[in-house]
Amino acid sequence: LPADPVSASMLLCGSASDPINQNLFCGPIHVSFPSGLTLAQVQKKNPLVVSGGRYRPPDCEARHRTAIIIPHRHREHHLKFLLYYLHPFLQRQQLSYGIYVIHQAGNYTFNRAKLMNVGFREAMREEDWDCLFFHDVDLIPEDDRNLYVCDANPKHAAIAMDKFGYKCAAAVLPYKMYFGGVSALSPLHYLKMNGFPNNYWGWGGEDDDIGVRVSLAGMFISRPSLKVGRYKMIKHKLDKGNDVNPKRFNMLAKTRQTWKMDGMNTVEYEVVSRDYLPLYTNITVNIGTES
Ligand code: UDH
Ligand code: NGS
Repeated sequence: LPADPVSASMLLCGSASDPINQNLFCGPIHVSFPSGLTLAQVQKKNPLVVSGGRYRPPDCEARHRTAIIIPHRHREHHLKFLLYYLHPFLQRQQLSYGIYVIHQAGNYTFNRAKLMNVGFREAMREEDWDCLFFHDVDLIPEDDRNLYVCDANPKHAAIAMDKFGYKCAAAVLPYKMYFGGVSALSPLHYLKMNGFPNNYWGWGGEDDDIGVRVSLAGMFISRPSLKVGRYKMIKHKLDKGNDVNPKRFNMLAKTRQTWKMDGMNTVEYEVVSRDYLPLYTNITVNIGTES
């Protein structure tokens, strides 16, 4: 018999804004942090997630391939909650996705932006992702309609956080280009701005530098609506090994001169291990120390 043309090729998943798919969406999500939650329970709730934290919709061909890049060290309790919420959230959006945790080896001062550069290169090495979400471990999306897909311009997704009273973060903070927490860039956006800076060691400023790079590379920041770009932050204090960076203001004043000389074109690191765990790919990396 001739092959049935419909069943022979998988149909494209409906677009996320398609009314037909709205029943997959819950809109606002109530976020709480159940005590005693284990990774084994998260795994059990997500039977279609395969090794390395990968997923494809079972019944249709996904329209979008999104990699989530999480910079990480010593925040296992936050990671557990993020995975608990993120896996079902991404599945409801019918994405093909993978979750990468980029773990900084050793105890030297943390460097969030450099870990993102590592995440970009290592994720793209594995698959032709069309969008990368750079995602702090402690931010939980609170609305399903916050689509984890890329826009025509780099997107700042974490626009309304509980810690700022859900007001527009770019208006609360003195930085119009605020780009912290969760942002989404296509590989083209990322390369156009030479990725992220490698030399912000410690807390603060790197996200502002990234926001300025977007504009220096001739792009704009796109944002979801305040209603949709809502996030709950898991409360915590400044980590050991991530002291406030006293050089950040001086460095920020020079982004215009430095962005082309520091970024994806200069990032150096050594992968210590790569583990395909049930809920995520863990890449432990030695990123060196401040020069
Ligand atoms: N991160 C780690 N481990 C660390 C430090 C940072 O995993 O030791 C990662 C994690 O993904 C985190 C992200 O880097 O979500 C950003 O770091 P952060 O959560 O410390 O930054 P944030 O601005 O914290 O969210 C605010 C703490 C109060 C700072 C007050 C300074 N005036
Ligand atoms: C700015 C920092 C950013 C930081 C933002 C929010 O002041 O890195 O506050 O911080 N910029 C500089 O220090 C230059 S928060 O309130 O989340 O702790 O992301």
